[in-house]
Amino acid sequence: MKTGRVIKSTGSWYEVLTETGPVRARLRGKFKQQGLKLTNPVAVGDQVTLQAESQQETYTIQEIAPRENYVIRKSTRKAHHAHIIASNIDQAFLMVTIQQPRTSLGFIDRFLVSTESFRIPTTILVNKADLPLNEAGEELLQDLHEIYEPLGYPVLELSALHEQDLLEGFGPLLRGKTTLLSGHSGVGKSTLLNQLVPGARQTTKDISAYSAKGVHTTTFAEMFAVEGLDAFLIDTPGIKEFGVLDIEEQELSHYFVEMRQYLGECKYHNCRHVSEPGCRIIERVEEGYIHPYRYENYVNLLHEEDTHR
Ligand SMILES: Nc1nc2c(ncn2[C@@H]2O[C@H](COP(=O)(O)OP(=O)(O)O)[C@@H](O)[C@H]2O)c(=O)[nH]1
Ligand SMILES: [Mg+2]
Ligand SMILES: [Zn+2]
Repeated sequence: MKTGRVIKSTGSWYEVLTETGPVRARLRGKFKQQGLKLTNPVAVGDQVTLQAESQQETYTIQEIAPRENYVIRKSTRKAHHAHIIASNIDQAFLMVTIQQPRTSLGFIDRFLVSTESFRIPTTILVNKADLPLNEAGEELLQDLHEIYEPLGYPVLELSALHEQDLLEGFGPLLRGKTTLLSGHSGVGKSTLLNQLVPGARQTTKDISAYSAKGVHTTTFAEMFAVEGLDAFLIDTPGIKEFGVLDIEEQELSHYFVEMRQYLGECKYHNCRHVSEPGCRIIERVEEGYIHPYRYENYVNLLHEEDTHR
């Protein structure tokens, strides 16, 4: 028996990193899932037990260790099914850019709701710090620091093009951990990966290429070992946004960390914090304790189809 960690999935075959290096493995027969209805039984990040197949260099996956956590998105193929993107994640890095392209606060808050719901600590990485900012850009950058840092989401500026930035500022954050790297297309995820993992050879694309149709390739998440840091980075290509899977209206405010502490204090126990009288959350927004942008994004998410049954 061998154990290892799934680092890549290509449909029917999985690449599993074992003590002696990567091997190819597959599932045999039906694999029972517990609870969740999944379209993929094995995900990147899973710890698995392997059995050697006869006369071959290949293995069969015998068992998947219970997952500490995972990120999922709704299946696009099967109703009420989820697709596991990755599992056993210690932290998430949301890469954003102020310009080329500009990341919206709405997108950031949606992502944070997801990682809160999956209980994954999240850092916001502002990439392309080498580019000069205009006035609006400066304002957005300041907003990012002012809004998210007090909530417990560190906001770090870096340039994926500058090796020195990465080794000194970024590398130590990865040490000993499995990190999910996410963000819009074009923010620089692949560039960063290529710098940290020389063997990754991720294709990077010019921003101009993104407007063209057909660039949204559906690829699987892939995990990369970062040499010397005992770390893993999970790249999530093609995933625009994950999560927010059947979150009940009542539940959404629990994933806005600054709202949690006031949740029992509204006049009505089933308060949605939109226009109800005696709403403590609205009061706290008016008093300046909850940022108006965050509240606005809360209301937007509440009104989205996704958050309804
Ligand atoms: N100026 C600047 N450009 C960057 C930086 N990081 C990435 N880019 C460029 O942004 C474009 C998209 O990068 P890519 O890594 O493919 O983004 P991904 O879609 O998130 O993987 C490429 O042209 C990169 O060269 C950076 O820190 N500064
Ligand atoms: Mg990429
Ligand atoms: Zn309320």
